Amino acid sequence: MIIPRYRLSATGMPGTATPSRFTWTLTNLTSAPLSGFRLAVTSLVRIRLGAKLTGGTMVDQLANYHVIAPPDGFVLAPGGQWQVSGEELSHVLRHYTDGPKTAAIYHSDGTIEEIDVTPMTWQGQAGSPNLSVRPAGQFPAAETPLSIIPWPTEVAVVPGGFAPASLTRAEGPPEFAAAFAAIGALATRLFPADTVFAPNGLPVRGQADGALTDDAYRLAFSKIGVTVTAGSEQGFRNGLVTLGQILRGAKAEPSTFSFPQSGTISDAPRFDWRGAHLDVARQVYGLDELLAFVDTMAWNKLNRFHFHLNDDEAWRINVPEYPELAPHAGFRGPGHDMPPLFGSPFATYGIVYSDADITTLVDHASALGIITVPEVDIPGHCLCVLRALPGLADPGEPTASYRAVQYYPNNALNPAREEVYAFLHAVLNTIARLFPSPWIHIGGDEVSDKAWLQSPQAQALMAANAWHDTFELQSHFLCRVQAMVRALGRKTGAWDEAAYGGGIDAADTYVVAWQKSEVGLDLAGKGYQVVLAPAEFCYFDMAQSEDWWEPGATWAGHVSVETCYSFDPAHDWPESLHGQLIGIQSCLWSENLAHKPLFDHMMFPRLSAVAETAWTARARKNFARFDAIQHLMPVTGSR
Ligand code: TNX
Repeated sequence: MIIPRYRLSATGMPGTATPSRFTWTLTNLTSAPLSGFRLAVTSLVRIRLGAKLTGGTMVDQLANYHVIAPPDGFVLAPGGQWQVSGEELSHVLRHYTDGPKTAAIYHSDGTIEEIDVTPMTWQGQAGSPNLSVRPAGQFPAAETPLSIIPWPTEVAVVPGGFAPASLTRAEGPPEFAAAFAAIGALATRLFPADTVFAPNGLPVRGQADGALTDDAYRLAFSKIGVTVTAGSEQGFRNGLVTLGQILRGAKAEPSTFSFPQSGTISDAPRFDWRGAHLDVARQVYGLDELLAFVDTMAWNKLNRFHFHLNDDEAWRINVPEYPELAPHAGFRGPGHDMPPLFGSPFATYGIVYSDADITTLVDHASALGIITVPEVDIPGHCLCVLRALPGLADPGEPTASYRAVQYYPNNALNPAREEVYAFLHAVLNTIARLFPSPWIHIGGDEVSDKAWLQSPQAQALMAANAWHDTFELQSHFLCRVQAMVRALGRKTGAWDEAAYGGGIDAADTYVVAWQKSEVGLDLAGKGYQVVLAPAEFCYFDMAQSEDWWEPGATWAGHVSVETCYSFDPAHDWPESLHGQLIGIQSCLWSENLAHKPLFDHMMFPRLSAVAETAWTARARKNFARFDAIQHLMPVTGSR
């Protein structure tokens, strides 16, 4: 064990002028005095630029990266403590994860020393982060005792009897054989200690029925075997996942779950689009972690992986025409364009996926019936891009002329610059080459309403077209990008703000409604296809309870498993608009996920809750049943 030399601890308290107040305490654990230093801290909360601090002065700041200097001539004695405190925070402190994540001493000789950081307390109360696994609920007596998530459309089986040791492939069409191989391998990866699909077990036959559409399947049980009927490889895969789930539950918990001896299950999903989004920009996810996550999606019958590839903090793919982009924007840390942020270490931190990595991911997902939908988030959330490619910005625009909601200055690509469209042409060509997805998601979220208002080039374009605000300009920009996406033969996806200022064309376009449930209805009324992902139900970066030691954000409230499961898509939509709702998805934004064990705690079992809402008709959902099964669903093992 390395003995720490310096330690940063933090405590939050109710504020006076503002709701919360923080105190950071630096302890010198060495036997030497420390002088001429600065303290650098990454956190989730941001201390406002120019905020008045007691005990120190902010000398540098970018969003949640802060550098604080002690008073002139200050010496931190061996064993001594230095405190700095203040208010004027970006948000109210509600969870330990709002506090410092990583910190370093910037020494006077230019060296950087990363230091120990303890989780932030509230009013000094001790405690420790909650990463608990949700216990299994009690299975409701009135429900058929099968361990299936998402619950099928029609279950008409006679429960009881013994579970077979395993399930073994018998005769069937080639699609069945392929599906059996894929789901057998999936089960082995997810549950290496279990025998699910293996020789010498109960025979499983495949039978083709062209009348069953894509995802649909039927299972027919008898004492001597099971028949899976489907119209496609995808249908067979779904049927086999259901069978594997039933067997695992019946073997692991025979007093609760059983394997049917007779009867049928007929199943098809409520929605075509059953998605999960992952932000791979705020933190680093290796290819193996992505593959493991996609596997868990498949066991939940989710079929769209929304791959959020860039943000202010990072850019993750190579664009051959701009060779300087990925090496710069793919990494952050001291000496890079972007400083450490959101708990990244005070060292180089990043990843750029090679073309081969992407192909491996896309193929792996596709073999499990999952389309990887790439997102390139523009025009906002592009600070690292603009730092790597400064020629994209209007040279006449003053720096820091506006700030986005996460406090990044001048982070939006400028719609008045042809250089920007040339860049995006290259980016979209790369995306189209790497991702066969029918859709390319072009972002469109969270552009500051002050963006471009001090760019002479943007102002000239606005004046020429009699546009009055940022969003008319944004709409012009997104329409041009949408035309590029169309020219590549793809459909467009975007966040809900893409409908602002006139909006992008609704044809061949879906929008992800994330802000509030009502937004989706409004967008459907404007003619868009809609994917619902309201943050109050579907954002897994939200904390799951009010407990200080529960990790997560709170701007959309607390999203417990119950709350997440209670999401009732389109319950208040007029019948005439229902056809425009193509599905739902979860989103996991990674600001808090520098600490890897958080991943499973935030993702599961809420992922399964969204999966059941996406698949199962409202009338057939049942939280108690779900809660008694959820612990059997896979996790990635991060906890
Ligand atoms: C809003 S949702 C964002 C993201 C943040 C997220 C945190 C959306 C389209 N944009 O940039 O990570 O909130 O919850």
